[in-house]
Amino acid sequence: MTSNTQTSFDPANPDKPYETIQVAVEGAVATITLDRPKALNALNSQVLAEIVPAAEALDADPAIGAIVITGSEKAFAAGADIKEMKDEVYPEVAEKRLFADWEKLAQLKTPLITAVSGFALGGGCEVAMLGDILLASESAKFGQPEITLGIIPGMGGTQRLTRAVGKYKAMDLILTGRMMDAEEAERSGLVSRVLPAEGFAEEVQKIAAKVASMSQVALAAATEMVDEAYRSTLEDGVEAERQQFWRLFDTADQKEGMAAFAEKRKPEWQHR
Ligand code: DAK
Repeated sequence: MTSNTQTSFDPANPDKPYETIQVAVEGAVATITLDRPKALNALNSQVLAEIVPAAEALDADPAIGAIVITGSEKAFAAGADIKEMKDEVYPEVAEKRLFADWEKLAQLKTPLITAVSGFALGGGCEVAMLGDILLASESAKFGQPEITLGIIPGMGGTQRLTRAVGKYKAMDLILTGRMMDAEEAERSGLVSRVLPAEGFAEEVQKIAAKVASMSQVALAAATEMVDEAYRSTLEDGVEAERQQFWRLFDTADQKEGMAAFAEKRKPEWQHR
């Protein structure tokens, strides 16, 4: 994929336009915008079928240094599509592993930034939590209202929300189904930063461009190690970090980054 392109179609498959997402590339930042405005970006199977290959193609593109997933001003996503799934039955949902592929977005090597304006509810909140960085507009509203539908979060909400905000805030949100605003979300540790609603999209792009300007090998090591904190004991995690840290001294970018500092110039990364 080339820089500075705006596409509503899959570049690898231009005859088949996307219907539920928009993909744009500006410099080293790729932005995927959820685009089902009439349904407040509710996440149906078509969104999933379009967004995962799109994100994986961007992830494989060495020219892309950061991927942003965002929605509209009114809604990041108001959840999984209730109308589509209301007639689903067990055990078919388990056999077809309904919605399990959303987890593939958590496996991307390229830093993923989720940028939330308006509603991020249910599956929308869970997709927001797949981001390495979660940016919220002042207008953002987060919630896991599945309990009001007689179900529970099913795309990682009970696990990621609890790790982000702790047991008692997670239980409050999941058992009452209430929404929390951006200020409460930031106070609770769910979001990286809250940004003014005005100019939100532009500020998100600036933050993504900053991330994308870094060495991709260092970014990949950093995201992997922060995620490792959720998987391992402190002792094992610190050892894993040390191994990664030492390994980076075998990269061209470590040599370049430190030489550039000493020579008072900007580094030119080779991403290796
Ligand atoms: N699904 C389908 N359509 C939705 C929707 C949703 N989640 N949310 C909104 N819409 C549609 C509305 O039906 C309405 O469509 P029309 O009536 O115009 O045809 C349109 O979007 C505009 O919505 P409203 O008229 O309701 O707009 P308001 O501003 O009045 O209210 C709202 C906005 C976000 C408060 C409200 O729309 C709302 O409460 N939406 C539902 C929020 C919600 O309950 N979200 C959680 C969905 S459950 C699984 C894994 C995960 C999941 C399920 C299974 N497996 C592993 C099997 C995840 C489940 C969920 O996310």
